[in-house]
Amino acid sequence: MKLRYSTTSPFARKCLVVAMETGLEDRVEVVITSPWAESDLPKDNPLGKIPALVTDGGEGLFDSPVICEYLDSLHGGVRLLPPEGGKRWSQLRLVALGDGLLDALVAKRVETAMRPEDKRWGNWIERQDKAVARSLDVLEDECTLWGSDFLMGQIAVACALSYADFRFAADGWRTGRPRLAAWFAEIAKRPSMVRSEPKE
Ligand SMILES: N[C@@H](CCC(=O)N[C@@H](CS)C(=O)NCC(=O)O)C(=O)O
Repeated sequence: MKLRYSTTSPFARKCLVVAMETGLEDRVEVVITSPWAESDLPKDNPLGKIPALVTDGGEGLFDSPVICEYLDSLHGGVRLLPPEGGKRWSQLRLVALGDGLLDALVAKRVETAMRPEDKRWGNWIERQDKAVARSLDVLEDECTLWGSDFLMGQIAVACALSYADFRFAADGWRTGRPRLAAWFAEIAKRPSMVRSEPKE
């Protein structure tokens, strides 16, 4: 399998963390691809986004939740996305929260780092900040219920918190959120998280 990947993309990182956590890393060839440069990426994902996974059968899969679930179907261990029951729904909800947090952070990044300064829309940035703050507050309340779980939802959340550190350290997401900060401090030590840390 080929994973279209960038070392700065938190969505692509989710897929690599899943591959590492499930023992599939040796089967995944990482192909560094920038979604912002001219490339053949659209043949694997017509949306022109990363991640995209090309299966051994040649099919291009996207987006990150689909790729993560596909990878999760290929190993014989405990599923990172429980196949049924209440825990499946709470994990899917947590994936949506982690991915939504990332959507807001990436939207803010595009607005503040890529859009020309005179074209920036303050209300849009403020809206993303509010979505980020509300989501982090919910995670602060809920993270004590997770125990030692590092399932699909926790992976999405961990990649989002790390991305907040990577791009918006000055925003100080840990302030007022000691439980989430303590959870992340432990999770960030996992080999899959250490080995996939974002870099320019
Ligand atoms: N929902 C998608 C989001 C992927 C995404 O936004 N990727 C960014 C990089 S972090 C990208 O490729 N952006 C290029 C673009 O928006 O055109 C997923 O979960 O994979």
